[in-house]
Amino acid sequence: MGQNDNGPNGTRSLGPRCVALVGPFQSGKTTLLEAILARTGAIQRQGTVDAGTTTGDSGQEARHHKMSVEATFATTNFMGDNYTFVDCPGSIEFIQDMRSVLPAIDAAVVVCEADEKKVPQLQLILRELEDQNIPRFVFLNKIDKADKRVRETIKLLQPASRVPLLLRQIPIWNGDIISGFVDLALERAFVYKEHAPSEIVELKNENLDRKKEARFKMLETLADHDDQLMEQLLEDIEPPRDKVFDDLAKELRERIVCPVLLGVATRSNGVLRLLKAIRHESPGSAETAQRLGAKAGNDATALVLKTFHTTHGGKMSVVRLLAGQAGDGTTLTTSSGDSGRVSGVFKLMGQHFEKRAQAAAGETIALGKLENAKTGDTLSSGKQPPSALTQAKPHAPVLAIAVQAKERKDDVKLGPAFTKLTEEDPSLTVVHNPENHEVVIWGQGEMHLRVAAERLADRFWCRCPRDRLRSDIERPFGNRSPSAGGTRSSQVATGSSVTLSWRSSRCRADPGSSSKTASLVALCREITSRPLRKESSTPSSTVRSDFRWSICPSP
Ligand SMILES: Nc1nc2c(ncn2[C@@H]2O[C@H](COP(=O)(O)OP(=O)(O)OP(=O)(O)O)[C@@H](O)[C@H]2O)c(=O)[nH]1
Ligand SMILES: [Mg+2]
Repeated sequence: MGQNDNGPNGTRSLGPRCVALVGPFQSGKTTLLEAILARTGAIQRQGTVDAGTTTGDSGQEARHHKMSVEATFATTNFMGDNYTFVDCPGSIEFIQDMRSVLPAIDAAVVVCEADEKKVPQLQLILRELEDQNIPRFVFLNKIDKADKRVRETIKLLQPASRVPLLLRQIPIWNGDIISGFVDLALERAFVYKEHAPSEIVELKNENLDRKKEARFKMLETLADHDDQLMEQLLEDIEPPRDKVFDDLAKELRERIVCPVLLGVATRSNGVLRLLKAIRHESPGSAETAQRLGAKAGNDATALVLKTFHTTHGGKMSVVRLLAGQAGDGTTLTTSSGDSGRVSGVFKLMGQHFEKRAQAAAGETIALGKLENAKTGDTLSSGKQPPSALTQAKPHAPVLAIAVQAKERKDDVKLGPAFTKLTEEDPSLTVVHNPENHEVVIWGQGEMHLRVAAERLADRFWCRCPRDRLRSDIERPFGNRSPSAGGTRSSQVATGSSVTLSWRSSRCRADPGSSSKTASLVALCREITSRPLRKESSTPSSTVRSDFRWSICPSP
């Protein structure tokens, strides 16, 4: 695919796209992926997270914990184009998978909800996207249980984004329930249908006035970067619809606005409009390759987004092909000069790998048996090793667990098991302590380690004694253990000032609290210039969350 991948009207990119679903914990990313796959016909019926029937959380550990614990890839077809969606885990302890995927995506859909407790995590994710120059949509999910007006929600979420959140749709209320929406660019009203496309309805009185006001606000924001549009607005001239769509696409691609669409992922409401927005407005792989500085040409250039070790297929490297073609037998070399031959090209659908023919630029596929390739590697079929396109390092771990083989005779299997485990998840580190012959796995928090331990036990026959859990989270707090409770102010590695608060009563009783503290420390590390500040204490009897924090305003 060449550099000019725009369609005839200049707004539509051709070719395969790769889009990540990211966002705060439990905001509905896996449910949205399921809705997208059902809507595009990739699956027959939309599964649910609660019933454990989704494509996204089909791994054993994800099913068990009812949360995503690794990135899931699913390729589908929408209106003749090929799209790979990546469902990223929301928990901060599993953020590494999202970070590995982001460089190669064309756009992100940030799934969020009207919940002020989740704004700090939303900010963290938006920062990653902003820093990597990735175009992003916000999908405001769960509007079926919205208790505030959408305009108030945008005000609540806006501080998390450096660029304006541009409301593209307004809801149609039926009493206290949202029954549909008005598309402000199309100027059409729709009524939601469960698991079916929304139906066009006539725009009436009150909604007509609300639409006019909200559309003007949307156009005003677009006009901040378009003088011609500004003149039209000042002279009361209605801009042509094509111009509005062109501006929406241009300003998304230039990352100067972040469009907001509404929906209910569980009922598949708002999904079709989201897909259409992605199709018409998001850039294609040529632009992504340019952003990364990948060379265009006949040689295959690919970025490894994730590594899996499958029971029957062996090692699988999920890659985004940024240039050239890759098929069975293609020799690919890493930046450090290690080469390997592709043995099988696969289409991805959650845990299912389907063999297929060679892949073209833009596609996201799994390549079999590239034994020397690691997540984050740049691969090339050229004669020279390629320059590395990304350099992201995993976050330093904060918590560790000692592990051992169930039986001594299995000790020899541990080495390969650890290699596979850390290849699948580079944010885990294995440390051998020769003094007491102990092997310790370091990770990002208690849930992260619990999942690592489950993987080892299920697949590699290891045992993780619970009483051996240890942590270095005391260090940022001086000599005092976080389990003693209270409030402390201290310096984390980055030098940012941090105040954490927790409830002493629950901390002693709740084994999850150390994990939350660890998550917070990890969160603090992420935000070097924006320290966290205690917001309020929460009474122990009413709220399950132990922590309250806020991100200080920019200096
Ligand atoms: N009411 C309502 N519930 C929803 C909606 N979307 C998702 N949920 C529920 O929210 C919960 C979390 O959904 P998931 O899809 O697992 O969220 P997630 O963002 O993938 O979660 P993590 O990957 O663990 O961060 C589940 O119980 C869903 O049924 C929605 O639109 N409305
Ligand atoms: Mg999920």
